[in-house]
Amino acid sequence: MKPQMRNLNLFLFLLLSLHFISVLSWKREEFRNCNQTPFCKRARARKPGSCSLLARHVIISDGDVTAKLLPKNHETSEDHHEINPLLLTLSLYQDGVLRLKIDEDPSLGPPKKRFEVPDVIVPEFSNNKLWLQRISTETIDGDTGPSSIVHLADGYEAVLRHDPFEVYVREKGSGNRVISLNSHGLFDFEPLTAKGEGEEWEESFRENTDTRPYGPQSISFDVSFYAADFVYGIPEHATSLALKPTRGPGVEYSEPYRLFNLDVFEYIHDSPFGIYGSIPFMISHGKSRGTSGFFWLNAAEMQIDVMGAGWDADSGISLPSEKTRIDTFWMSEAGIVDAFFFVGPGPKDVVRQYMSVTGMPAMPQLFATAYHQCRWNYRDEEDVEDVDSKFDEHNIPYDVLWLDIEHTDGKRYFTWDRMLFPHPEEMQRKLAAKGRHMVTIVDPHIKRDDSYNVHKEATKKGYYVKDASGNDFDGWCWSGSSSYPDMLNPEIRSWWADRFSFEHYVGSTPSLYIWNDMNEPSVFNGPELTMPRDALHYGDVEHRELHNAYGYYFHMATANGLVKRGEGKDRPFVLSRALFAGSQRHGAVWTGDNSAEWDHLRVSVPMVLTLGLTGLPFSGADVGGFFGNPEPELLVRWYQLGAYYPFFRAHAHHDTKRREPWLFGERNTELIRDAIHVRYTLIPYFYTLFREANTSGVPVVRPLWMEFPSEEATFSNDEAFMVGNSILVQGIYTERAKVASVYLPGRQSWYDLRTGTSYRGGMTHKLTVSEDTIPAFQRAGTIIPRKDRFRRSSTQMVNDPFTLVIALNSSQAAEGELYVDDGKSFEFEHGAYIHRRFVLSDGKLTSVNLAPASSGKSRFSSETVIERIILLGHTHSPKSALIEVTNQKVDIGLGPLWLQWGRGSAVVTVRKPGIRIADDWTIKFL
Ligand code: NBV
Repeated sequence: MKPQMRNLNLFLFLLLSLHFISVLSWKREEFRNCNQTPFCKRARARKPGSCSLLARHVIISDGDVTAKLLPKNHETSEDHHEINPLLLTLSLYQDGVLRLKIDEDPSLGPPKKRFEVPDVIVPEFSNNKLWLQRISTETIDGDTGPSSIVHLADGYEAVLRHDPFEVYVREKGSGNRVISLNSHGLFDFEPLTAKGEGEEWEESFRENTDTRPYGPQSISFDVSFYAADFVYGIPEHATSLALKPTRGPGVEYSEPYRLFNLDVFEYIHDSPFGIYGSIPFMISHGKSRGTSGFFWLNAAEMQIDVMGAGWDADSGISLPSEKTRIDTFWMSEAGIVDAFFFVGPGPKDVVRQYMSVTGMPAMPQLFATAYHQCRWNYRDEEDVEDVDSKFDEHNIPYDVLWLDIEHTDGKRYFTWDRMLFPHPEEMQRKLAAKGRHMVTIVDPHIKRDDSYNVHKEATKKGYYVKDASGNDFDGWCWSGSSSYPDMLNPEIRSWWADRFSFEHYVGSTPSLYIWNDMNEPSVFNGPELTMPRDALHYGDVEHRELHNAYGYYFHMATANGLVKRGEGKDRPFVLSRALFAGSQRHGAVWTGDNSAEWDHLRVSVPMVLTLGLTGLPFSGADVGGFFGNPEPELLVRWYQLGAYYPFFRAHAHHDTKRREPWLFGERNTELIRDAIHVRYTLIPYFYTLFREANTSGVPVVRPLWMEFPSEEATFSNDEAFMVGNSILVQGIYTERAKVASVYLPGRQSWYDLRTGTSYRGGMTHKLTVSEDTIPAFQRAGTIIPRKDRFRRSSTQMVNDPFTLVIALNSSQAAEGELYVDDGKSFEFEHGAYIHRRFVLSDGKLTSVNLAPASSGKSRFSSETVIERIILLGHTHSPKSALIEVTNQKVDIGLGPLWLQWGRGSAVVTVRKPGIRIADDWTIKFL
């Protein structure tokens, strides 16, 4: 490139960066609202009952129910176009999953095949399909025509009503509805048509024009949840856990919940506006029936209204269970209807059913569940070394040090700025020697620089997303003029995965893992800071059709890259900002650029809980807040809460003051150290929960109602949450808080995690709070495995002994689990793990094996022992304990009673029982 050209480019880049910095706060006008989004505006203007489709030709074909959807007067439409019928398919799957597909009939020659999102539904799902043998028909209530009924699962039936067209699930016997679609007649499907003369299809927003070569192609419909007190889900939004209504008289939000992956600077803490990720999965929960769910697999822009009471006051449509029905309205710009109904009836059932479709969460490596230290940026090798050694000096454990974009050579990912990082391998090795890891950032925007290998190859192979005229799409991002690999194409994903080999990623070592940022994708000069909707992907798919899944494919390709790099032996770790349904299979996510404000601390809880409910157990928010400088008190409270996030990472913008844990005076260092220590002691418990998520989909942190589904007081509580089924945590979200009101659900007691003090369940307690900790309690009837020795990193704790903390319930019983494996490889998938259930009843504590009998070579064993057992809530203090291990009986005395400083509960400690976690044993308390 000529020097003048280079200068011009530099100038342009600086100009753009300046513009970018000046918009560095949430600017509503940068983004479209529903009224500025034609498909949303049109859909919202539709009146209930305006759908005139009928289901005809209802038959069984290939084990599914199929039908044609035709308008009542189906020969011609109002404007005398011939109307082609839509094809409907209803399929049934095990565990009460109903799938509804509606698309145009390809044999009738639509101008293009509409996009169906590939690689989200897991292949095993199709094995769960039930082959339908028969349909029965019934004329329901006052209908003039019949409905087709099929058996769905124990106690449930799927109903296809013919006239007017409606699909719902009902309970057998009672006939009570669970979920329904098109009960309000709002269904609409805009078929692709060839452009007529004089038709204007372009759409403009600010300075950008979308050519819309296929014209309007949106889909919308209403979905109703019955016996529902609240609806939840559809991340990602910075809002409450129980979704607030968006339509109807007196609602707080006037915009629908937007699902459109966007890079939003300084997002606000209470808004239905779309941010980095989209999961079109909604869950309803109610006291009388339980839980149900609805998932629409569609990656185009989506907008979802939650209707408030009275939204349809004059529609004239009357539906059963008026009072406890929640109506919602779903609108998408493109794609097809590929929708899934989940019957529950418990919260954990719905999550499992959803995950049978989109896959179980990946099992993380052990180190990834510990504490991560990040900042934009750790400047150079000296800085890295200094931060690393200060953690040791201050006796604070940490596992991972992160490097942001400045570590690269001019934002060319997979490279190093060799002035600042001349010895990347050595730097990583030094960390690895202490059992620590490093994470570097790899974004999708590839610098258009002919001397940059990745760009050269991608260009040569034609691997970039194309613009509307077929050239490599060229947008602005951190690296200046950039192009974006087309991650929809499996061949390109495989090429991308190869970039992570040690040979290609020079300077990387086996202890290096990856962070994917800006993968919405973020394009500084694009419409709404993203890629134009008319950009083109593999198979002529328009960007508008797959937008919300771009980041998902990028995350997938990166995670596959790390697996390939380790020859399939090691589990990957990749953190992604953009997310979609199924992202749980590829790694962790975080809630993006939050701010150092109390409100952001507070909203992090519903955000993380919602991600967990919709399949993503491994998430967290930037501890401390990304933008701005937190007061020490806020920072300390954030660490105290963040220690319970599944993904626990501190991070900060480069314009903020340095905020490593030791920079705020001795007392604050001590408080932060304490908070991090709490997490390290609980790593065995967290890891066990990650395994539970990996096998059942149940999230690591859970809304209270997931554990107490019939307690109404918990349904809209999003200030407190459960870690697994045993710990309840209440954040402190205000400055100088002296008291906190904490609702403790259930009939059993709760024990303060620090003091062992017991509190009654089923009531709200007004608690005095100190700066030492946020309120956290262990539920009576549970057993928590801990490791109480402090080391530099989780890796160094691997052989440390365990402590079991047993909180007895009113019948003097308790139960808990421990899962342990090698923390790194995939061998656990072949049975190489220890999984125990500890059961205490009738004065006997037993360790029961939950792992299958080991098969073949895949075995995992451990010499690790239990060094201490703590009993809380015993009514009679045992005098001694007798250990029975494979016929050996060993008497041991009790250690000193640990009467701690709290009021109430005495703590009894069995010291040095010396039993291995790998063995079967029983301890009798005498
Ligand atoms: O790479 C820089 C930052 C990163 O630190 C942050 O975590 C991301 O969410 N990145 C966004 C780009 C710039 C944000 C202003």
